[in-house]
Order: sequence, then structure tokens, then C-alpha cells
Amino acid sequence: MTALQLTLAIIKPHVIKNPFSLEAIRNIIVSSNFKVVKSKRKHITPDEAEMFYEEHMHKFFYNRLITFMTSGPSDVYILAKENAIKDWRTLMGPTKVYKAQFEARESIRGKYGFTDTRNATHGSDSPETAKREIGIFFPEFDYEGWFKTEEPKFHH
Ligand code: DGI
Repeated sequence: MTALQLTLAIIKPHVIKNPFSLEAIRNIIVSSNFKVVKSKRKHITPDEAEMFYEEHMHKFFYNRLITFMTSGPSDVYILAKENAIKDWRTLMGPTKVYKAQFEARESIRGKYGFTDTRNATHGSDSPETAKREIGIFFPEFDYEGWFKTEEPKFHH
């Protein structure tokens, strides 16, 4: 049996400004059988963005990334599914827009990514990262408790 996972997904600010792209990405989430455990529309603050992207602090694109992520509201989700982390990242496609547009044209980033910074969506890259990222945007969410109470229901 594959493991049930939670992942943190973000629909980034430039998509929120485009109702058609937003609707298309929401439809992908639902039709790919993710369960939306939590969702909220949220204007990410500089403190949250800096915590979220701390591993990129010394990269050349860091300031651009923080400015963009705090430029308007995002939709933030906790999604559940077996293999949620990998499945969501596969649907998103590659990080870099040229790669997404040439090698994964049907992926979310291939279709709705504008640039390497404005690449449409975020998805956690491991269970440890998912737990950390969920803690930043849903601090009241009981991650361990969710697995204890919800996981058995998924398989019955
Ligand atoms: O987990 P990912 O979002 O796919 O990728 P990541 O953790 O390597 O990078 C986090 C975000 O930082 C990414 O979604 C967009 C931005 N980024 C990554 N590499 C570049 C970049 N932005 C620019 N402008 N240029 C980059 O090379």
C-alpha cells in the first residue's frame, strides 16, 4: 500500500489575478483526487516568505522571489492523497519555465508559468518539508494528529 501523505500547495499571486488560470488549476487539484484538507486565501507576509524560502537566502533570485510571493494574495492548501508529494510535483512540472514549456507543456507550470520566479504553483518536496511548510501557514494544524485520526478513514 502506498503511503497517505499531506503536502503544502500554493497557487502563487499572478495566478490569483487570472480567474481562468485559477479555475483551471483548482480543477486539476480536484480531478486528480486530492482531498483538500485545509485551504485559505492569504497575503503572505515578508516574515512568512523569508521563513518559507530560507534555504534560498543566498541565491541570486531570492529578493525577487520574496517580492513576488508577497505582492498579492495566494491560495494555500493542505492536500492529502496517497503519494501526494510526488503526484502534485509531477502535475506542477519542472521549476524552470523554459524546461516546463519545452519538456512538460501540459504541466501546470508549462501552461501557467510566466517566468522562473512566477512559476504558478508550489509543492512540498518531501514529508519533512511538508510538515515544516504546513506549520508556517497552518500553525494550528495538528500534523501528527491528522495522521492518527484521518489515515484509517482513507483506507475504509
Ligand atoms: O520546489 P520548487 O519550487 O520547484 O523549486 P526550488 O525549491 O528550487 O525553488 C523555489 C522557488 O524559487 C521556485 O519555485 C522559483 C524560485 N526559483 C528557483 N530557481 C530559480 C528561481 N527563480 C528565478 N528567478 N531563477 C531561478 O533560477
